[in-house]
Amino acid sequence: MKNGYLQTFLLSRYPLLSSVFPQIKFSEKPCRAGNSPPPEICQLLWCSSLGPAQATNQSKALTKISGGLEYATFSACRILIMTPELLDPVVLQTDFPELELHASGKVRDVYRLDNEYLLFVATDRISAFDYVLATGIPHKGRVLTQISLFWFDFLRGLVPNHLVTADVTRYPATVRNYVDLLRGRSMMVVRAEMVPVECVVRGYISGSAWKEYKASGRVCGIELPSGLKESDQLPEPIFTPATKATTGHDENIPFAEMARLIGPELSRELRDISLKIYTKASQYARQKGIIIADTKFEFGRTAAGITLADEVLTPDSSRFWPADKYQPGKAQESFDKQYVRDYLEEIRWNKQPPAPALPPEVARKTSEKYVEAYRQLTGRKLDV
Ligand code: PZK
Repeated sequence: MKNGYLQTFLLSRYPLLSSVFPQIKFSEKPCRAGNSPPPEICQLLWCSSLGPAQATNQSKALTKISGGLEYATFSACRILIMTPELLDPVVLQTDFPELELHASGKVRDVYRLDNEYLLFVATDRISAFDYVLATGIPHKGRVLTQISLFWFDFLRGLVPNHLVTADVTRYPATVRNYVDLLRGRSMMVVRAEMVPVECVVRGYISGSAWKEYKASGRVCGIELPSGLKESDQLPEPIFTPATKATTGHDENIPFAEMARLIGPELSRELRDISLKIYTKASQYARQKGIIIADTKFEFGRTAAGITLADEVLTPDSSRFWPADKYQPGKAQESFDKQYVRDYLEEIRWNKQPPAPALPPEVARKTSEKYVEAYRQLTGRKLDV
């Protein structure tokens, strides 16, 4: 179990649990302990963020009250039904009053720990058609973080990265109160001087590149062979830099424009390393049944030199396609967001704010896709 400090109590033979414990959220189906107990037996968990020693000291004997209900009283505790959702609550917003916000995006929030280090947090927010939806996706922030951590390790020999640690016990004291929220979904990173150009690599033609190619036969000034179909693999991966335009939309720029913005030498270095990273990672992913059609890297300068920052090679920063469903000649289904997009099309959302909420079923199935992407890519099971 993920959350280490749990005490279990059994409540039995009592039909009106929610009137006794209004603060408890009851799952639709009571958790059944084994197969023998009657269905009204519920398992309650006392969840403590104090650590195992304190949790043990504070655990109390069950107190008998009328109606056959046995329960324990705590003056300050949370009693939770054991469901994955409650052990790993969906995080839509973060707020650490002690810390200054350094940057925030649709999904990620970056806080300043001190002059040298930042706290990078992936929430469970999801965006579709350019807006953040009202519903979070269970486990999504942890999946994105764990995928980035996997790639940082995989790419260790190729490029320095901004990761300091994702071990919350090593975080500074200023965020100690938040470790339960941060565990699994955050990274302490080195503050870098960011390069104001997005380093996009494409192995397949899709999205804005497909639009450009159809209009001009080129992408970011790169001449491509004629006769390509939508989603075709390119003869070789191409580097198509972009800048954050004032509209909030990224704007593809020619390499020469990148060179003008940040200098030709740095531009060449970033292009070469981006292509190397994409080539190595996409070969690996392809063996695991995932096509990484394209991806966006962000780099900064640190004491280690050019440093890979931000999240890397996640479904949010890349197009992941399931290889077994790959069919060039049309737009591909998204590995992760397809249920969301289908639902939003089905309800004919006009794609103007406010973005709608998702039905629980759509959020749950989408969550499963993220968790599955992590497993397929890394061969590891995400602890849910
Ligand atoms: C940094 N972003 C992009 C925007 C996000 C991320 N190591 C670093 N040092 C300094 N700045 C950044 C990083 C990183 N990573 C990255 N903006 C600043 C960004 C919005 C939300 F999570």
